[in-house]
Amino acid sequence: MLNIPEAVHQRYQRLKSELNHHNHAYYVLDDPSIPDSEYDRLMRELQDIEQQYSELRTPDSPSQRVGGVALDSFSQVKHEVPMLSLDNAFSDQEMSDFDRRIKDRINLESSQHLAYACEPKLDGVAVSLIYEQGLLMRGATRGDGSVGEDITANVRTIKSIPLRLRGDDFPELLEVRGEIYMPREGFNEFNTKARETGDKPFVNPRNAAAGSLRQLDSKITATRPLEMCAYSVGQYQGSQKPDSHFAMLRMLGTLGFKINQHIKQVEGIDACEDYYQQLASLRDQLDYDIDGIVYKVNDFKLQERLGFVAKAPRWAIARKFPAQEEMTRLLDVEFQVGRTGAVTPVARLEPVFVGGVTVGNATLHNADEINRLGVCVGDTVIVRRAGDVIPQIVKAVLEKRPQGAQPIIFPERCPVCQSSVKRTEGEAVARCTGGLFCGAQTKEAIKHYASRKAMDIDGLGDKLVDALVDHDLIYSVADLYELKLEKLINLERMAQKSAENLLNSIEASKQTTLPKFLFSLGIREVGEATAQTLANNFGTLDTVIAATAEQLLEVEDVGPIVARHIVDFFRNPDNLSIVEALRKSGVQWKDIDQTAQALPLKGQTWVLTGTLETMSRAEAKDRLQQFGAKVAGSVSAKTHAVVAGPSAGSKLNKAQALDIQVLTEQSLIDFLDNL
Ligand code: 5U1
Repeated sequence: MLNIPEAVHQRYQRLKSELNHHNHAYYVLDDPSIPDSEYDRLMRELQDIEQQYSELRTPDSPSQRVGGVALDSFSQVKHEVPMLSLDNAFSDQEMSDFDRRIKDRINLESSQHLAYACEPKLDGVAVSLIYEQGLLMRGATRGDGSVGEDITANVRTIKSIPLRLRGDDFPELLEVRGEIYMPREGFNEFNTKARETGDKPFVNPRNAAAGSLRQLDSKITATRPLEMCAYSVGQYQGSQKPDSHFAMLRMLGTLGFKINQHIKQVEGIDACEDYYQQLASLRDQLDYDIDGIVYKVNDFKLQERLGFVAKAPRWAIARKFPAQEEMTRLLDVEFQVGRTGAVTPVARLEPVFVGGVTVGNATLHNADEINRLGVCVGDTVIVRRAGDVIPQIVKAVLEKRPQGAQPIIFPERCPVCQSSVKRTEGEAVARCTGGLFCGAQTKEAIKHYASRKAMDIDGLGDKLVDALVDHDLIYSVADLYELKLEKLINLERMAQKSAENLLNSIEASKQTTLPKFLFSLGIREVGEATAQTLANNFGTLDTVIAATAEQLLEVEDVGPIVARHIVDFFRNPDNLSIVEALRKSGVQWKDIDQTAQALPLKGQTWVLTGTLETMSRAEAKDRLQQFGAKVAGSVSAKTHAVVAGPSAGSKLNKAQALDIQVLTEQSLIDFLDNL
């Protein structure tokens, strides 16, 4: 270090500590403290210094999370304090038995309440992390509880694991235990990409976490969206240990670990049951998989008195939730045709209770997925249902294949209109080529046209659209405006009053806006936001219709694929005649004034967060968009302003950290009224 200027040395230390601070805010607290661009700038400065003065680089540098050289194998490591497993409980009765057993052992009256720590049981991979003098020295899997594998290089790439403990008040030797998991969003993104590129998707987030940690090349692990949540300690030397589980978790939080947000300390077994019910109803909304609740006697002295049986502590138990994966039989596969002609194989299953609901159908995605799974009709399959994602078949159980199981043949002709089914080179999806000649595509196009965010035709639900098309009362969206009361009331279950209401809603839908009309046409890849941008940029429908791909590409957010879909849509004479018929029926909107005066918020991105009390969120969004603003779902350095209502959370925090102006709902209303 002799020839390193003092100023460089100091700047380097400062950068390391600043980057560690921002890393902690972003990955552990989910509360970013600076824009990504600023973080990248600090990181580049740190890397430049390390490049020039490599002696400065230490293993705890924030730059050292990208993975290193690949290993030949993982070495084995011994756990000085065994990593225990947990006994399971599957009913309230088993939970009361657990509570009673503990009370009997410590001679507590049955009427007295024990203090329990309750925490969600994350479905991932258990890990042990050893810190010596505050520095991460070793990461290991649980293995058989006594001997695991050394995965230090891989755990170092996980940003929510501190490479150095925060602060300076920590034991000389600390072993932190917890769960490494892949959040659902990262898992779904990974699998969607894998299916598109023909790679093998993971069966579930737990396999995804395990598979990512099993990589001998830590550079691969570094690309996987893994997180770690701490839940206990093993070895602990050199300072006074906290006296309860809850106090220990608080300490781990202070030292820089992510601690689950839903942990709670309760008194007595009834409160444990209430907690179980609360978490069961939250389960689908969490952004990670949990398979139950872990209850631990909170007091460490009591834990010590209770001890262990075999490999499980007497003082803890896991109350399991209904499984998110179950076995059932694949009875049949049907092929559904969507609005854009996409032909999707849908599995018909013997109904099975999974993830808290009874499931009878699951998606098989596409032909590649069927081939990859090698599944046949008649097979026993594993079905997964987690969160609000549609149930999936993740595996065929080949050992249980019955005689006569039938291979699934992807149709070459559309099951609805018999047009040929084609797959574009490089796309996983196969599509019916029938366009609006195809009854299925027609129905889906009409359902989309009538939907709330499009033309908002109240009373025109999916079943009614099916009936109108099946009874040859309509063939396209334009026919909606020709419907007559006499025909409608002949439909099954259509009373005079409902028919009148429907006709009134159809009539009301004639007064619309250009963005809504553009969205309602169902052009591929043109969602609400793109429709709004097109309307703001072109002002009238005729200019959108006449736009060339090059002109469309000049519009922000319109890429070559979207531009091609728009051009193709308006070059199709059938689509143009439907648009014309709609205009003739009286569907109308105000063209958008293109002057800067009319679009004073053009180029600005706004974010709405929290509860709005006067306007609905959709109304606020509409009004902002009418003035040319883009309304986004997340805050970034590019955000112009954030409108925050009561109960605003992390988006508001981020806006404040980034120094972005924040408006109340009332100040937004005043602002818009004065534009
Ligand atoms: N949340 C949580 N998961 N989990 C798993 N806590 C927890 N504790 C465990 C395990 C195996 O074991 C301790 C009781 C030692």
